Amino acid sequence: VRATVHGYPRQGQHRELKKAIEGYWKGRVSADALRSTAAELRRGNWRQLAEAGITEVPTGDFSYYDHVLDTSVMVGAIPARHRAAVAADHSPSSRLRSSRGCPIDGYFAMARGTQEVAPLEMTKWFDTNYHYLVPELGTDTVFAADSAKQVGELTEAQELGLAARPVLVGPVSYLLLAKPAPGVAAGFDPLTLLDRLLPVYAEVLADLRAAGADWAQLDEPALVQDRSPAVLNAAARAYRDLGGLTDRPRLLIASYFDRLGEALPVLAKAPVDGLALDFTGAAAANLGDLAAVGGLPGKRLVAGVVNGRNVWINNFERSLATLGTLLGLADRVDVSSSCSLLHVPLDATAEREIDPQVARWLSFARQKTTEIVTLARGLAQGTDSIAAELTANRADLASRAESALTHDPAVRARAAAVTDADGRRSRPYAERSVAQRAHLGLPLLPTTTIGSFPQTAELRTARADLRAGRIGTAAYEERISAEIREVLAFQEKAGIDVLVHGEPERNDMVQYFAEQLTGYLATQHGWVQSYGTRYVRPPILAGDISRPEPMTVRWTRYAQSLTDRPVKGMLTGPVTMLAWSFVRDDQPLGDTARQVALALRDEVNDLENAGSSVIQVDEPALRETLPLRADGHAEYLAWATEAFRLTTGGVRPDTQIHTHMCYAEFGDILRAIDDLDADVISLEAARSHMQVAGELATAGYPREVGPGVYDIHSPRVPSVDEATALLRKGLDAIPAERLWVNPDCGLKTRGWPEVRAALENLVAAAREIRGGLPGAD
Ligand code: THG
Ligand code: ZN
Repeated sequence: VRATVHGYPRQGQHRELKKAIEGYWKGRVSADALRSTAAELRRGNWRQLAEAGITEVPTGDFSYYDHVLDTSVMVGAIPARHRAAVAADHSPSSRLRSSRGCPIDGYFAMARGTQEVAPLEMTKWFDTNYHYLVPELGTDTVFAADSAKQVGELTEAQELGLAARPVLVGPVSYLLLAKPAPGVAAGFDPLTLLDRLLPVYAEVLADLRAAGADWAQLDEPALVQDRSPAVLNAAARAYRDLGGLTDRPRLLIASYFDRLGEALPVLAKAPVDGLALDFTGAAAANLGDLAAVGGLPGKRLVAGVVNGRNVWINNFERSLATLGTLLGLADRVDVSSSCSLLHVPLDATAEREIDPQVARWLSFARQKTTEIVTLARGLAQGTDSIAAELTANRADLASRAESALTHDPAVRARAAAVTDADGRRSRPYAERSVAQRAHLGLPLLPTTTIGSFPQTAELRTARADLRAGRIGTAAYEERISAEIREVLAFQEKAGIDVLVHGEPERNDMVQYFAEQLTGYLATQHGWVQSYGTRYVRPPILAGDISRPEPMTVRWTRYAQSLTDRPVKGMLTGPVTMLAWSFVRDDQPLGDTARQVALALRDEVNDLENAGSSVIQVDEPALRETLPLRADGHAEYLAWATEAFRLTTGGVRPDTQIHTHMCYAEFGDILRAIDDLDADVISLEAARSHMQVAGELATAGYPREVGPGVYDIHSPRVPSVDEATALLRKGLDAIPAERLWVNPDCGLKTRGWPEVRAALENLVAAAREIRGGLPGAD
């Protein structure tokens, strides 16, 4: 029985990789220094894995930016606009390459763009918070094998004397993750390139074999989603071809994040040597599916029993039971994580500020590695060989199950007493809108912003100074008040109708609330890669959630005291709080969402009582948390919309509830957006030229909409004419009584000069259109 993992965090305990890469970009770190930092991090990880008892280490999972981009380089899929950057080798040391054919500066040009060319598009890796760079393919794509990175990293691990298994993105998932290149017909299906791509994979596999690879892992997570017979046929063809090669390592096809479903019989029948399956969470259904196809006779099964997506200790008894069942279903069973450990922080023992009674429930990448080794030993040598570990594991699990933190009777009683009426506004929108119009006295096409104003360097410094004790609370709060006064004064002068306080006191829209809610844990070092060199420290939903005291009322009330116009209260919604945190695995997600919703409901009601007539509850993550398979959508959308309505359902009819969503693909959740019953929704729309407004109108959306007319992801300032043209387009879909004027998203990443100019233009555009409307005064 071997113990292995699918992949390991790349950044290092102190994010050394981030610092080296960003230093290289700034010219402060040499190419040689970056290369040796990266190699040292890889060696450090492998040594650590081997010392923990991992008997087969993954290679090729390291990346200077993203493993899907690495795959594009490996198969030679360099977009036309980046070829010049890749060909011109500007790097100070030509030895620093992401691979043989790709100097590192060309690689970074694809990832980040340059003055002249746009980068590859970035999007979420399945339902994780990792973002990958989307391959751009077309009919004229010419693939060419470049196995240098894969072979190089394999050789490095072998030089340490370790059994190593190269990990590659599989060809079917690679094509399913791609999109048509610019200029290629939108209907182009990248999967039609499979026959051209397979010979390139064959060449890479031959190179790996020649370098001494015994096994190679091809990741096919895209096959855990609902897939058509055409895709399943493509997968069958791919693995018949690759399996049929003679000059190759043994092939392990890996799936994770959900059950393989219809793809399981396809891969079980393919002439490959092993499958890796996820046996955690919803993917536990793999166990029954595997038995139903008669197991994997003659094949290796790599059992992902240690969850690579959460931060909780494993349940050894349950995992051993699963592993025991699997022994009867395959030739050989090995133990692994459910997916790459990239998605969890590195080391729970670094969290010195977490109560030791709670820290014992936590398992980050390092601890998960040890769990895998223990389970492999238990499987190979019997449970007696891990008696001490089993006893400790039982005690840790019991302490979690019995803890007052995970079982707050008051929180549970309140959640159990929730009724449908709690999640319903007391009056339908048609009546509310009349009451709100009278109460707020807003003009047609009211102007507002999404909430945040520029987070200046001074604000970040003030926060760091407070944390380090260089300034006191009073000085920090004076800094925040001054910023709020400035933000309010600007908005009044610019003529904005519904104001915001600008959120200068918030570090992050999830962390700020997590720090104030009981039941949530924050980490000091729990960094997880979000994209490239950017990391987040997701807070941990560890226990029952309650709100000891109001979280936002004070600064909101202060802002409202400075103006006669309405100031919007700003909150992060319950679904986004869950999506950007580590969630509990000891109760359904819907239960956790309901607890968070009840805490936020109290905040909403307190804001109303403190004089807020407009309250925004942001849900940018509503779409991105949608389950991977359609059969999970209804249940998810039911608890997600319930949580939002519970948060907002307790206010008076004349209090206006806003929500905001960032990303543009709303097609499959239009019904759910309607079910939120928010009075006003603001959406990203500037880039898609108001297409979203049209979609909502077509779907019969009955309430107020603010399709963004200022693309805040770009430093460009929209002119009055541009904003006016976008608003006219909006008016084609949405009547003037229900149209709002606002930017696409929060302004925290932009600079003050652009924000000033853009918002003044937005107000001018709104006024111009108002003047031309019938009944305008
Ligand atoms: N907040 C939280 N999660 C998120 C987002 C968020 N997940 C999705 C999306 N937004 C991710 N986007 C980013 C954008 C910027 C950064 C990380 C993720 C970033 N991080 C800093 C870095 O790596 O240097 C560290 C920030 C810090 O010090 O906390 O720039 O908005 N919760
Ligand atoms: Zn947004």
